[in-house]
Amino acid sequence: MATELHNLSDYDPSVTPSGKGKKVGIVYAEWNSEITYALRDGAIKTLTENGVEQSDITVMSVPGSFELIYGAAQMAKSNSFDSIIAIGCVIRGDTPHFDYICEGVTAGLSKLNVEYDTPVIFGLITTNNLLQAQERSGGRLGNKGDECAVTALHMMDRHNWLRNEGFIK
Ligand code: DLZ
Repeated sequence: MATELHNLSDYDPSVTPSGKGKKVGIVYAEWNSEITYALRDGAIKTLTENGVEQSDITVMSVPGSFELIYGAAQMAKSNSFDSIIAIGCVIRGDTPHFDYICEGVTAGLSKLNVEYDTPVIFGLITTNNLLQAQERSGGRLGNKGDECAVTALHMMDRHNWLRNEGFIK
């Protein structure tokens, strides 16, 4: 989580694995698109800055964050990607809907990480208000899309290692 001491866009390029030759799927929600477009674009920029070819990035939109589970699941089942980044933004409203969506998406994406070999990165921003979301999508606290891209680069590297060691067949 972003804090006053941790900017989401800060990372050390010298210890970040290259994404050269890697294929990444990005699924993002259209709800709160002002935020999710900025997260998506941040992720793409950071991936390409670290060696992933633009043509190796597949981007797909879904209506809301709940549908991220479906989108990411289809990408995972296709076995076409080295990692998948799921991007959404849920802002607390007046009803408990917020909690149901957050819990559903968290559980759904977690399950994919257990069931499939492809790492699925959790790019869901859950905030109490729009300002907090803006602060985390390119504002004062950086861009969670950048953080997701860097996490994807690390996880693709770990995935490679597991495969090379024979732990993944
Ligand atoms: C319905 C709903 C609400 C109230 N809020 C959000 C939100 O803040 N962020 C988001 O990504 N999606 C929201 N949705 C839509 C749900 O994710 C989903 O698309 C619908 O419940 C239909 O399945």
